[in-house]
Amino acid sequence: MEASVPVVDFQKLSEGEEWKKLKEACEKCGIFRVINHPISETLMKEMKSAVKFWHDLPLEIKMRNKSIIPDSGYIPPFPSSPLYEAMVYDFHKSPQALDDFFSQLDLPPYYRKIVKTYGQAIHDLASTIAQKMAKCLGIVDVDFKDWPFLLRTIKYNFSPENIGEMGILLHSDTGFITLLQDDETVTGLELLDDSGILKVVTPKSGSFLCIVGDVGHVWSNEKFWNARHRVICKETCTRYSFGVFMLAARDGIVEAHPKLAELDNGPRYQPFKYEDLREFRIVTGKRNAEVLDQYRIA
Ligand SMILES: O=C(O)CCC(=O)C(=O)O
Repeated sequence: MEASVPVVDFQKLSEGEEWKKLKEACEKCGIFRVINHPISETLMKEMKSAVKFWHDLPLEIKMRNKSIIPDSGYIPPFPSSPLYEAMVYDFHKSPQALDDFFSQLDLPPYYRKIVKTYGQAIHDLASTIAQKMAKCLGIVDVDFKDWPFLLRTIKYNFSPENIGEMGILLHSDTGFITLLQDDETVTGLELLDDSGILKVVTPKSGSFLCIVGDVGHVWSNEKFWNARHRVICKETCTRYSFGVFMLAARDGIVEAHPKLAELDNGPRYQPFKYEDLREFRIVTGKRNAEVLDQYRIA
């Protein structure tokens, strides 16, 4: 069964109807597709070829990309997730990050401009979308451009014997919002709907899939839904996806925006550190939105 994913036209986001669609999508589904955005299809294709290039390098070269923060750097296939590998870089931590990444992997300089331009463009797009999501709730005083973000690229090594197996387990994303350039040719992403049924998310070339994460849920005082999703092997094709993960406010404290908490007579969650949530997920192996229960105010 196919998931119904709302489509939001970025160019029309000043009009009432599109605005309403965005608000409803964040509140009801926690997922939407953005079309007519400013990132060109050429740049999206070039970035995809760069991602394929470094993920197809020999393992010993990929292993040179060292972890900068927990759960980052090159994440090789593990026995618990044998079909999944990722490369995570943390552009906000240091301006050196891109140079280090290129020299560690000995990447052709040709890709440098592509990755830099794409990284900046997708960060701008994610922060503009976050700004618009906030405005839907009447909040205009947050500068999301300042929020740290990660770029994560993923390769799923799917072969015939893997059909039906899990590429990535059911989870919610930890940050405020994820913008994903999904693989336009290889399916596999599934969304858990509110009746508990997993539905297929059909890729749409040239668009970005936007997914609200745990921080978005807490920041909005539960107005935005943190969508649960997973990737399953349906086709015997290597699958590549990538995107930007906008994390939490620069001070690392996750809490409801004061105005939204006030409107609801108080926050639904006690403030916590973003790094503590990440750490908790890594240590316990729990990847679902239920990780927030420990902070919930009864
Ligand atoms: O690869 C995909 O399509 C989804 C990736 C994802 O869910 C994630 O990285 O959190």
